[in-house]
Amino acid sequence: MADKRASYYINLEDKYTAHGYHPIPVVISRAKGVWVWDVEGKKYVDCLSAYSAVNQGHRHPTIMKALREQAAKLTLTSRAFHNDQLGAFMEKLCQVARMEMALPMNTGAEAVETAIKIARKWGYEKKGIGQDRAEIIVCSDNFHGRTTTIVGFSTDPLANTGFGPFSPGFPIIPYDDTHALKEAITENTVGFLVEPIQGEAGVKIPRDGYLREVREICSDHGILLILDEIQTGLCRTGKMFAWMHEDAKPDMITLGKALGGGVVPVSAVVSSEEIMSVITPGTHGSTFGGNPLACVVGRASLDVLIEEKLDERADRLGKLFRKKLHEIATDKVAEIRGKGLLNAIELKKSAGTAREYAERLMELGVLAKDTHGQTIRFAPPLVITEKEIDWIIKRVQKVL
Ligand code: PXG
Repeated sequence: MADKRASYYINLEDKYTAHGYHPIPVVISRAKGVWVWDVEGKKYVDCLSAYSAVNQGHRHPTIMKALREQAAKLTLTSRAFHNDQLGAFMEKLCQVARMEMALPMNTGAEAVETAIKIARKWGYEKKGIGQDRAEIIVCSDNFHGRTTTIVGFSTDPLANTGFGPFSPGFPIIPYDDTHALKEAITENTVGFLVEPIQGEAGVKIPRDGYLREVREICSDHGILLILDEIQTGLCRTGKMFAWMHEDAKPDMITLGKALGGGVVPVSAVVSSEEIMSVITPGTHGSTFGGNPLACVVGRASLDVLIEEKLDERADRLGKLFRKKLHEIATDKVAEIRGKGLLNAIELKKSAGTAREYAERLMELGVLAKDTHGQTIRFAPPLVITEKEIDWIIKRVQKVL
């Protein structure tokens, strides 16, 4: 198999796999740290990190060791029984998130669905909102996942056209607009669900102070601030969580992606005991959520982030990366933006599409993904070195 060419795998995948994606034409078969190798043995630096799920780098030794050791003992019990790993993982997660209780799930979308259920039930039980009236305010250009409830409040026609009817109760306001938030709050509002930076919208960063103001508004009106940190959390933006840039601690946080260390799907909702207490036996769950394999991987993933100080590293190297991007002499770039190692180059319309640039970068050994026509995202694993950043910059300079 290994001696087959990329076109063989692409054609095979194309024939038997639903066409929900338009991947960059590279077929990866091996990875280590920030590097991946294709089936023909060519090496690339990964500048996407599986949309920030590989913050710790591919196959981090600490995470792989935890995986191997646990796989040799116990992998799945379901929550019908206790297992000896769940408590320790949830304890660690609560400590890191400075919260009191967590609920383990698998994928990011499941964590968001879980947060929606908890917020609604909290609204009915603690705020006395009338039956089936609960509203959760969301933002335009949001990305929270692919379930029918979630795509129902997406403003991207590609994400939701053809998938209705949708769940009511999600008023949509513009992002980065605190006036609109105040206006949208009614007696039925239970929470505001928002991304600290809109990753999928093309790394849209709100103005300084936005999150802090949002925090104040939610507190003043007695509604829950629910931050989706599935992409921004776990050191990606230069802090353990993006809310820490403005000390805007949420009431509930959704996590996923790098919580599984790029190895297995691990997600969670983390919150206070008061809020989490609305979940009682039978009201929510998941067969694989909280499985012992996921728990040890999740705990090791957090350990790596902390021990290797990947928050500081992302902050420092992100600044360096943007500085070097700015130094490239080119008339093709409209904007360079980012926080930590979540970065984007916005190309001028006259320069051509981001897809063309992503494909040329691929040929030079840099895997970055285009989005929304003109944007290329750069989000390498946080274990990247300065030398490897130079390696990327040289190639970006070439294609620009
Ligand atoms: N919230 C945010 C902020 C995300 O970026 C999710 C929730 C959903 O996570 P799951 O694990 O359910 O995918 C994301 C995911 C894709 C895709 O292929 C998803 C994301 C980024 C790029 C592509 O659907 N982000």
